[in-house]
Amino acid sequence: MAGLFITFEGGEGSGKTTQLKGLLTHLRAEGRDVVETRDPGGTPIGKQIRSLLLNPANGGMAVVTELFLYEASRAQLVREVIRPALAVGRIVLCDRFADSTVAYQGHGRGLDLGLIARLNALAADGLRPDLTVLLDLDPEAGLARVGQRVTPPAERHDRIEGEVLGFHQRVRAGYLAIAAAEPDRVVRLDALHGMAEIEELIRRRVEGLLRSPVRPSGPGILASG
Ligand code: T5A
Repeated sequence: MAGLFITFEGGEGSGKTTQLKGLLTHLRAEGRDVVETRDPGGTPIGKQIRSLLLNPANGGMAVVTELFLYEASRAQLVREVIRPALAVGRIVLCDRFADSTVAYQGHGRGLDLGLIARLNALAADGLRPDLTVLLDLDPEAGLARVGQRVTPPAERHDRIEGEVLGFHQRVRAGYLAIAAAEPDRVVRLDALHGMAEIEELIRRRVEGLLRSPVRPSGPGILASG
């Protein structure tokens, strides 16, 4: 039994979570067996790591510490949630995955892309998404969306969101490089379009995949970008 592994990627406020939830609702309404998860997070251990990573009070975190924490959360998520779900034929929708590390710690922080590819492969146990939905958006527009959240101002930006604009622009460029390198796996969508329009494009792509007896990409090692 082969499951289906779909990841959602993009910069801050690009609408990943909104689109993941939309697809989840649609697939469940069709009677499909779907698991929703997120990276970092998704397991009890991952949730603790996530709060360390995103807490704005941890401004002194070394870049390498940050890298290892993201990989540690992913290693747990793959082994505890994603692999077991795929093994019994379930569809897994994951909010961010290894591409985020390439974009944020590689392109954003400037860490070595080859090193990140190796760590990603180790953490992900060689698992590669069948489809990655990349929601592409100018970081200024994304951060403005995030700033409009209905939360107290002090909680509006987590540690990574609070980075300078240049960082977010490098992250966006990183994502575009990943999409250009792996066009069969990564579908880039303009996140300025309306939510319903984006949802429809994603649905069509996923329905095509569900009809296909052969997945475009089997388990493998993620490209370094
Ligand atoms: N990270 C993560 C790394 O640095 N390295 C890694 O390896 C990994 C895995 C995780 C943080 O960690 C970093 C990246 C992140 O900084 P997160 O919560 O997973 O944090 O990611 P965020 O980007 O912070 O998630 P957000 O919830 O803030 O953004 P989303 O999911 O992109 O956006 P969403 O769906 O919540 O929408 C944001 C707002 O925009 C509106 C929504 O209603 C919402 O108000 N919106 C739209 N508005 C207009 N048009 C549309 N099409 C819209 N779609 C959504």
